Amino acid sequence: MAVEQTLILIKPDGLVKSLTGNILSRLSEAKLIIVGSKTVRVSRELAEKHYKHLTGKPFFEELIRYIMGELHSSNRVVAFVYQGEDAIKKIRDIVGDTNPENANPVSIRGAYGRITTSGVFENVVHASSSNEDAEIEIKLWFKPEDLVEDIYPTKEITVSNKKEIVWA
Ligand code: IDP
Ligand code: MG
Repeated sequence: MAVEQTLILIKPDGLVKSLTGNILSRLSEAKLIIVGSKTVRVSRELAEKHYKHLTGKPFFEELIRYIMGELHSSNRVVAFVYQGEDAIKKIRDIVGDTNPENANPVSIRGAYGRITTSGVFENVVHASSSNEDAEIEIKLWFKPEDLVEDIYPTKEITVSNKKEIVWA
């Protein structure tokens, strides 16, 4: 079995329901290691890139509002990169089916997810579903310096006249 990485997001419903601890406890059953973690303000651009594969779906606009936190008066998600053997499947098994009504009741989505009256699957967490998706998603949410392992090739570039915000 190969060592894989996977992106986990605790979505805004997971945060406002105070489920972070419960979710991390459940994910720890996979015996993987965390190689990066951060709290991220989700811009529309980031949301649309993350859900690019669903562009055009009838629920797309609501999904973008959901991941941006507009349905929960929250503007953040907490993101993790987990690493280990067979990480993608191990995490997806614990996370459960996309539709919380079909998800195994002991999975995270089965236990804590719901379908809203407007039809969004509020399913508490995101987890990558393939190695290809994981690479795209991890590169979207994390910079190389945010991770404690060099999982993908990097290059050095020189940026001049770049504005940067530092502590005042
Ligand atoms: P996944 O999150 O299990 O990988 P995707 O098909 O990638 O599922 O969909 C991304 C997210 O879009 C889901 O987690 C869920 O929040 C939402 N979603 C997917 N399919 C539907 C649907 O048929 N109705 C409403 N929301 C959906
Ligand atoms: Mg997916």
